[in-house]
Amino acid sequence: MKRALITGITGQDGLYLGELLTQKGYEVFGLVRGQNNPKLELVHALLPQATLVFGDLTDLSSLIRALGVAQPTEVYNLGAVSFVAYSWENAALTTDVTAKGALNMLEAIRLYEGANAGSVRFYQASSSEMFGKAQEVPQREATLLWPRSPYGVAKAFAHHMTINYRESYGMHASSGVLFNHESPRRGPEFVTRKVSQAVARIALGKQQTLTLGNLDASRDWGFAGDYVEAMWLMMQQDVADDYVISTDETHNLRSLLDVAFARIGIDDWSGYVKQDAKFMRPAEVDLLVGDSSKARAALGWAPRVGFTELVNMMVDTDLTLQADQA
Ligand code: NAP
Ligand code: G4F
Repeated sequence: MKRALITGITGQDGLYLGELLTQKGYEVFGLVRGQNNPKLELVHALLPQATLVFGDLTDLSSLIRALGVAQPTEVYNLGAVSFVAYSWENAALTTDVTAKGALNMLEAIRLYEGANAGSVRFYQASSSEMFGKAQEVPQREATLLWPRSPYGVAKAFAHHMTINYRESYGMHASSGVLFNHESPRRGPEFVTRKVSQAVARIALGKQQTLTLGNLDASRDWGFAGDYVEAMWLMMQQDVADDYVISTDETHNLRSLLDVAFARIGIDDWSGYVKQDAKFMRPAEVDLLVGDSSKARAALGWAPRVGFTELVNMMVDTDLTLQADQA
């Protein structure tokens, strides 16, 4: 039986990946931090068979202990401070967790593997945010990284460190450069979920307006459930490598609002949406759109859920959740 250790199992991707690996017959272990993590209840409900191990990416010894308990064949490093806006306020913490945390996990695996280099396969959750001030459109594996946020810089460090451990120690270490992926499980701080929650509340008369920042930002938004399949596929390859994962389509925030409001029968959302400078970023990533042709050819991966279906899925789920919350 294959055994997987997932860091960030309480997050959006961790939950989908845990479900996928359980379906595939894996024994799933999840690293959980904190003495009373509020998301534990959700993990127990969705992944009742998973074994949870306590540890923190900033604590190398806890990672070594977690590897000893899980004895994994695959490690998926999804844990991170992942909210870009927050990373300017907490740049040092972001560096400790998102950058150094990945190094800690690579080093823990190297020590755990000993003479058996390559026996534990490693996945690093790299990000399109690393492309930042995009040097070409669309962005592919060879595009120059120009990160524009402390988060992007931290991810670029972790990305290069993953490649470095692969080249230096022969580790089976792969990076998925994933573009934005969303779902009803997305944290409410991210813009897609902020919109779907607000639109549901507006439909139910619980909220009057929605306040956002830069409406001109464009993202390549896919469905998280599709993207965790790409992570797993990368780990099944004989040779470790890096892959861009994206829908290869971009939409701006205005189109996201068009689709979300249309779902509740509103064609002109201008009276419902306000802008506030507090949601603008010190440096913006204006246009992200991926070229995932390498992953499509080498992994046989392709996204299944399109943009409109994704937004509708999120609004519909929030309508149900908000209606249940009286
Ligand atoms: P998420 O929902 O924000 O989940 C982040 C996870 O990291 C949570 O489980 C969190 O645990 C954990 N974590 C935070 N600090 C930690 C620490 N010190 N030690 C151990 N775990 C810690 O993020 P996501 O959307 O699932 O994304 C998964 C990964 O992919 C992240 O690395 C993210 O940066 C990257 N990524 C995401 C996207 C995207 O569009 N979703 C795109 C590219 C890359 P707590 O519950 O304890 O907070
Ligand atoms: O939803 P966002 O916060 O996602 P962002 O910054 O693209 O980061 C996400 O995707 C990355 C992949 O590229 C991941 F690596 C990262 O971990 C995370 O999952 O913001 C999307 C866009 C930005 O341009 C932002 O300026 O929406 C714009 N925006 C406009 N108003 C807003 C808002 N974003 C948020 N969160 N809240 C607003 O009110």
